[in-house]
Amino acid sequence: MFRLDRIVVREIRMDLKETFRISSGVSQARRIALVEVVDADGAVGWGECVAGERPNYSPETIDTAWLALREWIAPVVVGRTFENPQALARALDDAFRGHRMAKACVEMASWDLAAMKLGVSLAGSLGGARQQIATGISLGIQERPSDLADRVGTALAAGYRRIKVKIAPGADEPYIRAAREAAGPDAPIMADANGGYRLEDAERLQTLDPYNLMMIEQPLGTDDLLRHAELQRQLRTPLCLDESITSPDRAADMIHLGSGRIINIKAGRVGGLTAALAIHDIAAAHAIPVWCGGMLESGIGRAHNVALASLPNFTIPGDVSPSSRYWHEDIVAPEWTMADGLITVPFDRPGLGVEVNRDRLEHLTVHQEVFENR
Ligand code: OSB
Ligand code: MG
Repeated sequence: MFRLDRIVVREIRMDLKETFRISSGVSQARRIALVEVVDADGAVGWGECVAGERPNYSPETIDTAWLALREWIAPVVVGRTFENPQALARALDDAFRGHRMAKACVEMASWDLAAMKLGVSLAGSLGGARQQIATGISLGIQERPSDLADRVGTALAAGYRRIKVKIAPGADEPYIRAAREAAGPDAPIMADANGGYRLEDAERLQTLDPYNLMMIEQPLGTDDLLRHAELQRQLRTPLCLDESITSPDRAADMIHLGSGRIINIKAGRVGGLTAALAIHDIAAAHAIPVWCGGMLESGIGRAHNVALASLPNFTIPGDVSPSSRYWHEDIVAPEWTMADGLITVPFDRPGLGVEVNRDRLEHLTVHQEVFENR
């Protein structure tokens, strides 16, 4: 049980080590909103908003999330007592539609806070089972296929257990061919289209079938569940949905319609960890494997992803790479590291399992707003 007395929202700026290009846009200078929730006993929880700088991945952005936090989320949760994070999730779900990434950062912070109060790890409180999670890497669209081949070789040598290659119309078959040649016939590689195609492009996507990809992620638009089902009938390669799965109901719809055979779970995309757990369970009940997606998070969002990915049905390596893949310096200590392609889940430490570096946070903060119970 907790009563949220204060929410501190801050924007930090962090430059990615390398520009990340996907079919729907480019990221380099990240603007990240972090939330700190404080309860009546002074316990603290941290969350990270995964909304981007521009509405290319989803309609939400850091600025729409901030508006939602100020106008609609804070008024629902500040000063109110909740039995547990699930009750807070329900309150936000009932209060207003959409704005899932904005809701999720507060919901996820409340999971951290609740775990801290119990003195247990976030992974443990979610029902995590795996001591280590297998690490994948997501490679952005490169200038040339040969550049991608170099990156694939380097990633495999570094120990990554799965390689994801971003594709777009005009940057697909030659890139996938180069990636497969560099990786060898059996290496676990997959493609992510971020909704760049239309059903009329089915023949173009069929040219990827010979490359033995683990899956093609989100070839069509967010709302295209029926069209994904039609496309899946025309492809041998399994489809995986990311953008389309915005709630547990959408996951059930996908399974019912045959719109894909694998689900990428991002807690931020679905309104928080409560919904992420529900999707995990629905998928498990239908023998649909899931993996944990990434949104170029700082060490705080990464902590939530590591905890989530420790659940039993996360059987495919996710986009949860070590801190050094993204940042010159992360905002948590210890930073997230990979050994032999694995990240260790900090079951032995409470909450996120890492310390937030407040000095560094102050240094990176460009503005902040406090919502208080008064
Ligand atoms: O589709 O998974 C995606 C990053 C931004 C927006 C969408 C996506 C991604 C990634 C990044 O693939 C994966 C990562 O965080 O390493
Ligand atoms: Mg994706």
